[in-house]
Amino acid sequence: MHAGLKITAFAAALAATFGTAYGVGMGIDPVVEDPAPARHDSHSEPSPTPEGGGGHGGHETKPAGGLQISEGGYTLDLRTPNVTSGTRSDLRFVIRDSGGRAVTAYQREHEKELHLIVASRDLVTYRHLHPTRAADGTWSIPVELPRAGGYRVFADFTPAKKGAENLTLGADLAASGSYEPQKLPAPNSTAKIHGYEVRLDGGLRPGKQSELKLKVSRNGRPVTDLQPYLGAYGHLVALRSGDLAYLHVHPHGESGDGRTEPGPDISFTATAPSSGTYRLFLDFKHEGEVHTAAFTVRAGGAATAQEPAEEPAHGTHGNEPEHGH
Ligand SMILES: [Cu+2]
Repeated sequence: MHAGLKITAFAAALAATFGTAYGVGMGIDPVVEDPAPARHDSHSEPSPTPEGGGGHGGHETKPAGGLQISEGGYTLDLRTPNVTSGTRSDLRFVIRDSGGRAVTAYQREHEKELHLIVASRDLVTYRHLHPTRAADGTWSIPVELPRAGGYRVFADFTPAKKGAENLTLGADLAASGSYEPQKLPAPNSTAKIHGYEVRLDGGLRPGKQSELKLKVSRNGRPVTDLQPYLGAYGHLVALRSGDLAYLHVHPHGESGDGRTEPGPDISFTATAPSSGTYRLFLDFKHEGEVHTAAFTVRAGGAATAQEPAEEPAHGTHGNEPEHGH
């Protein structure tokens, strides 16, 4: 069994449809020994798909995302590694190939050439952004980070090159100012955001597949008219507490396929690579607005580097991640 984290998403109402799942394996941790024999060039074989009733594919598992600034010959060159908290400024970066040239050709995935995630090291602040690329390959997006501290920037993209695979490169970003790290919110099964309530059923298990079902409601009523956001009804990113290993998952039931229900349920299948604590961020769109619901989830019994707070945060089950677009 590979040491991989894979989350495969599918629409609850449509377990049989699978697209190109891409999960992200973990096990490559630059600060400790590298136990992962599999590298980027090795797509693991598809896993069995017990939840499927047909469909054409399984899940692909890939090595850890976001832990490296350079992988597979590509490098994330963050031109603005320092910003000032509370101030709007441009994040700029370039993806470089092995020859140092700026990459200007990408495969679109989920309607975008590149997806950018910015997350604070304490996993309180989270942004899912879509920067603009200049002709010379420089990407930019204005961002305002509300709090000082350490952040991680993740660029999730696929070069438009034959045989190129999806990559997630990560780089450190610092926001200057007075830094007060916050405790990871306690594990929660309900997240409230902008008047919506999202309930999480299921959990993560190390080395074992499990289902995560997210149900969106508002004022106690299930939301059944979710809108497509980047071609799907929900997008899930999981970050491991302690090293921010990254996982970006999209449901495979596409909006408009005639079979996928627009809520209230969005389901994902996940396998955690290790015990530990993870923060899940679900993006969903309703009535023209994108919202992000965040959850702290434990896999297995062991604690991670950052012990979550024991007491639930007041009121809204923790921090509402800001979401910028
Ligand atoms: Cu995106």
